[in-house]
Amino acid sequence: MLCSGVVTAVCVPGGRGRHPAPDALPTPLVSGIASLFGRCGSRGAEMRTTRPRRVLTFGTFDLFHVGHLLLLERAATYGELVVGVPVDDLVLAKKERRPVFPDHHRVEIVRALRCVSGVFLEEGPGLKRRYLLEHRADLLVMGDDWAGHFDELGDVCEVVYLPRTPSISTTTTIEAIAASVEVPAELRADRAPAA
Ligand code: C2G
Repeated sequence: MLCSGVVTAVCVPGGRGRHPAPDALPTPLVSGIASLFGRCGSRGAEMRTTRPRRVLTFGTFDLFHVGHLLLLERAATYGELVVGVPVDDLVLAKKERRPVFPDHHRVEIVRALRCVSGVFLEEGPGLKRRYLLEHRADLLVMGDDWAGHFDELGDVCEVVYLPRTPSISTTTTIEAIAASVEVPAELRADRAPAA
């Protein structure tokens, strides 16, 4: 029979009593189920019943730049990518400065990317395990500036660290902007007070 593995996978969990036996199913219905769940092998013996791999990553993504983009695009090659973006207070607590762009802006920018399937706000510290479980993550992807930092979550899902894109960061961007702005001498903080 065509794709008997699939029909069994579909029918058995509900109990045979409530479903027709696989052999009793008309062929068009069987191939309909097959196309819902994936591909039949050429001999009809094998079927993929797996959902796409669910990939999670977390990041501030403040002053979104090409290093962020490349990280997300590479993460998405592992499966369906969902991104956790920390709320402003969480960024402040971790980096001791407020992000330039507020969390709802950062979320919208990340949400607009083709490689991103979903975005949520990371509401507080120590919640990554909960988010990974809630989203049924198969994989956590982070840049390798975090290498080793999330290994403890390896019991929930696979953890992968990808190489950072060199020579660009939010901090260097802020510094470059600050350096390029000419502050009039009379406004400079380092100007000696008038006698
Ligand atoms: N990244 C990168 N290359 C860069 C800059 C950043 O690959 N040149 C990666 C980082 O390694 C991270 C992601 O892009 O995986 C987001 O970077 P940030 O916005 O700097 O995020 P960060 O503040 O590190 O937040 O708790 C973990 C944090 O949420 C990660």
